[in-house]
Amino acid sequence: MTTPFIGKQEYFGGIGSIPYEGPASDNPLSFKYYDAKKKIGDKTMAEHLRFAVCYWHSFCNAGHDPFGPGTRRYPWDVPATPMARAEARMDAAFEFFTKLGVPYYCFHDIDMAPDDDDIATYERQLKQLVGMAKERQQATGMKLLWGTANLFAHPRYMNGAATNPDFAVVARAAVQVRAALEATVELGGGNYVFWGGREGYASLHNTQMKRELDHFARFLTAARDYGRSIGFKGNFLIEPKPMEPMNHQYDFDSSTVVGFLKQHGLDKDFKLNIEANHATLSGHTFEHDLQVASDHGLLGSIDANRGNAQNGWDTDQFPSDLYDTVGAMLVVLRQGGLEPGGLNFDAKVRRESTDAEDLFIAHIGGMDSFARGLEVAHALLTQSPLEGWRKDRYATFDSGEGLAFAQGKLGLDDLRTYALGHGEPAQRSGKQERYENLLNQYLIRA
Ligand code: XLS
Ligand code: NI
Ligand code: NI
Repeated sequence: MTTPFIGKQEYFGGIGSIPYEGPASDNPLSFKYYDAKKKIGDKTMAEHLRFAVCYWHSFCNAGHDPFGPGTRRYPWDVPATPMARAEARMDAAFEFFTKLGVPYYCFHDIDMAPDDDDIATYERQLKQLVGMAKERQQATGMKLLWGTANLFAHPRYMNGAATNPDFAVVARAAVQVRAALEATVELGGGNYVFWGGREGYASLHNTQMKRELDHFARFLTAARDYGRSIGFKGNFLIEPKPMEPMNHQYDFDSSTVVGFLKQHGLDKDFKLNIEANHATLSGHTFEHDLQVASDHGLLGSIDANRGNAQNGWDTDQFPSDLYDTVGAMLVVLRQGGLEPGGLNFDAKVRRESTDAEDLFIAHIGGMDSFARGLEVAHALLTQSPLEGWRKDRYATFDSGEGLAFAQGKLGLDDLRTYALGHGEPAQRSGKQERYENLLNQYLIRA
């Protein structure tokens, strides 16, 4: 099976469009659960899941770690000039997106175009590559889920970007955000992401935290205003992460970011992009941070990946844990979907995974894991007693004095009167195991 590729050369030769073959297939290059057109409730799997591939891990990162260089030799890194390499990388990326069959992608400004200290050169190069991406999008039907600016790699950002103690660095960061916003608008992106990579501190001894946070809010407000002025109608998203690279990062977790957005009047334009491995780094579960964001009406999008239980850093592995994907999809389905957000694989193949097909296999696994998570979550919500059990647990607040309390109508005197009239509350089991068994039962059911 072959698929036409649209670039100058084919980068993933021998691999065609990835087919759906169902759970009985042992072909590693086929989907077992992700069947794009299959209806789950009133939407197709593709419409529910809104998968995106990220540019950085998949086409820029060749597998380097703190102890050694990359292990993968990318054919798109061969051309002699940075611009020629960027064009080759784009050809490879769009070939991969279309063969895999995802509808969306995500990028940082300097994943797509070469960086340059000269502002005019940086802006010109990015515009040129964005023009090429626009043509590729038109030719393939691919869409942009979100764009962002890389404000953490260049040494000038070592003390932060928007929260840098030096105004000159803050202004230089604005150059990139402005350009990346323009690129996102030009490419029709539904969202624009801020991951505050170095927005935090290494030591409180040299840091005026309140001042930095006020500057951060000013910077985000200016970005919001600029985005709206050039016609950006989508969501701005903050991606929480508690640490790494900084000791302490300001966008610590969902709760922290929700409070910050509300404090600064940004919660109408900004939502959250929750990454699984960041949630676990902050001492929560993935599901917890999703639920907190969703409860505030601020769950905008998801960076799908997973950590490793044995180490405490952001290993960005492809999602494969079905408990995680069921948990995530329960939150997503209960809030009625993610649109205009989606599920972006902010994940990288392991340094030891060096074949070109490994990138396909990794994404197929992530997509199948979420497709299965979607099916199971949908079945739990529509066929199982789950929602009924949860509702019954709170039934005392549905009528009478419980309802009056929930509506703010009862004071402590009223509560005491109620308690006096009702004696010692009867013991009511939390029945956690019953819920866990139900989840397993639906997960195993074919
Ligand atoms: C890094 C972040 C990053 C953002 C985009 O930990 O996950 O990849 O998603 O800047
Ligand atoms: Ni991450
Ligand atoms: Ni991320």
